Amino acid sequence: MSKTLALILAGGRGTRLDVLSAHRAKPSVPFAGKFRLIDFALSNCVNSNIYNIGVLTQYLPLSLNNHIGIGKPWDLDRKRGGVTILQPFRGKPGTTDWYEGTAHAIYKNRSFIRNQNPDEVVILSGDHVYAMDYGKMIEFHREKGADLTIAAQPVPYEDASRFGILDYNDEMEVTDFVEKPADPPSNLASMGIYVFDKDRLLEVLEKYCSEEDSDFGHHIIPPMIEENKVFLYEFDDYWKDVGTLEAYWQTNLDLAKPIPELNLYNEEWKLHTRSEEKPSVKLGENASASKSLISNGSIINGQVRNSVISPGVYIEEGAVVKNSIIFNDSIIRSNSVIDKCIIDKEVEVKANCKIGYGDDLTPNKDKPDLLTNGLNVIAKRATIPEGTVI
Ligand code: ADQ
Ligand code: ADP
Repeated sequence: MSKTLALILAGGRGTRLDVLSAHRAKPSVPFAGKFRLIDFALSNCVNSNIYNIGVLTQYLPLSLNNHIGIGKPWDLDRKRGGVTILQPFRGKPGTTDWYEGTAHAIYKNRSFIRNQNPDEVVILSGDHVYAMDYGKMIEFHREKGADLTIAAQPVPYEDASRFGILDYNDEMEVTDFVEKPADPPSNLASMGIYVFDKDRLLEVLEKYCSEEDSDFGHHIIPPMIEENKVFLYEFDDYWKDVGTLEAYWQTNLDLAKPIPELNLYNEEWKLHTRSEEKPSVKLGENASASKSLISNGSIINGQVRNSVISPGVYIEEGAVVKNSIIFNDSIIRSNSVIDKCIIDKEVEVKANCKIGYGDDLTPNKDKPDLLTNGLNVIAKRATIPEGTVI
């Protein structure tokens, strides 16, 4: 039995994914056709031989609970260890905009950590896209005799203020950490992936986390740099935090490239998921599809280009879907054109619609903070009337 416990943070507000996370927690947002975001963290765990996992939820955990169930698709339906969905935080009675910080969420589950009694606790986010062997990071953590090890990698400078930014010395010891600085001193970003010595974790939780909004970046890491051994583990493979709609859209479409940076077809590193049995993809007589991922149970009679299609989607003859992501069981009726859209589950776009057609950014004008990129997002179960032009 592995002496490591993984805790996956699968809650939080996730408001930047807008309507996609309006009725589901961000980690259960569909991804790459048949998967959900949390499949990456869960699959990385089992591929790293970590079979003892707690999932911390906060926000709308229903679809996440259904997805994970008893963990069978990940081989986590075990008598000992396996996957445990930890009770969500309810917030103060009568408040609607409460927010629980990441460290407080772990703090509340300290009896679970004590009961599991691991050597190390790995803390992960449920909404990152990557394939990573946590075993190597744990090995590094042990070699260094670290109290805390933080995985990091450079990110584009323009994104650096969305992350915790680190500095370190020749021994790889972290010397500086600043959470989401407005003016980032460098572009070396924390991936929000932590390996903690279990006893040290319990100690710092008691010390710094009694406030509901306590989080790792603000309340745990900075004092630990002063008082404990905090190391940096460099991870130089593909890793994306799909925190914004544009990053979400781009990361999906990247998978349709001829040689994507992330290989979903790697037999040595399988991405597991819960999925329904569906028949094969069916292409009609005048159908065409290129540079796309198309999932089982879909029927394509129109054209699909540079798109990601989830299971059970129906695209009628004459319809064109390009640069788009379409979730499960949506229907695009004949002669409609869908361009640069994210269409949630069970949407019906009636005939002769043009959505996201051309380069006009009009539909996003009222949401300049969320959408400034020409993306159109259609909410779950919406019906778009015949002939609509958006
Ligand atoms: P963010 O991801 O912006 O930055 P945060 O919003 O605290 O940080 O969330 C981290 C993860 O925990 C997310 O997956 C979120 O959904 C989840 N989460 C938040 N609150 C939760 C709660 N109460 N219960 C359960 N889950 C919760 C963090 C670090 C940065 C680092 C980036 C890398 O703070 O330093 O650079 O991750 O992506
Ligand atoms: P997602 O859109 O994330 O896939 P699911 O379809 O998995 O969400 O739904 C999560 C759970 O919520 C399922 O058990 C489903 O039956 C239930 N559910 C979804 N929508 C509704 C609804 N409008 N009313 C009642 N239950 C719902």
